[in-house]
Amino acid sequence: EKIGLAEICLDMFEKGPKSKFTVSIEGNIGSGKSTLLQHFAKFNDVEVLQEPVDKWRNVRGYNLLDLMYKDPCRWAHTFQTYVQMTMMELHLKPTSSPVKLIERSLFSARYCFVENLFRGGKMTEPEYNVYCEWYNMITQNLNVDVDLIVYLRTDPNKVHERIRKRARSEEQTIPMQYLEDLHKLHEDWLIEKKHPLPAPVLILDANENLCSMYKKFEEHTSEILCQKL
Ligand code: TTP
Repeated sequence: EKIGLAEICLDMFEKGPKSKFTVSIEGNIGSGKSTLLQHFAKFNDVEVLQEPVDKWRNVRGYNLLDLMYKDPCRWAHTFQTYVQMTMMELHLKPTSSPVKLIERSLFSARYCFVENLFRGGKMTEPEYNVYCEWYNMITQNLNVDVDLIVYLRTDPNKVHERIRKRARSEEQTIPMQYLEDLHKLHEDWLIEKKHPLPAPVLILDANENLCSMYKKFEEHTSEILCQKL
């Protein structure tokens, strides 16, 4: 049965502080976040929550992801507001397993994507301010804590090639500069610590092929799952 946001908040309030280990998986577009999540989904005591890209592609019949790429000045704020809501759902969703892995977080939407859109002139200052007010309200009042961030670190060239190959229709117009800017913002946040960091960061070089990536995930299993299993 579907649970609404109000029930989730009430549930959290009644249950009190959580004892779960929550990990957010971060990295540029095409860095391999879904691959990592699919790998860990096979563990019994791990709950994997993937980013709801399909929801963004169909909001009561409207493809917001597509609108945002086609006309960012008009749609970036609307899109990011919706992303923020769906991210909040991932953070708050109650799970029964001891470990919860989530694809991205409220934080990367804020410090990488929104920052990039604002700096690039795709969001106006009033739009940015309204978004940040919402962000502050959410992060100050709800339990959206994460315990570990896994950063899949890539070269912008590499992800550009992967994005071209996977051919998600909305993404075919993404210019190289956009990926370079997003890369720089991930680096500023996760390596240079220029914005608040909600948890320690495990950095994995994610430029290699699939086979090497699976090996790497296995080597780091106990760190990623906090040896709770
Ligand atoms: P990603 O969150 O980077 O997901 P992905 O499917 O590319 O991940 P991976 O290949 O590593 O498994 O982005 C999904 C799409 O949504 C992408 O086109 C970028 C866009 N996006 C935004 O524009 N703003 C946001 O805040 C987020 C989170 C994504």
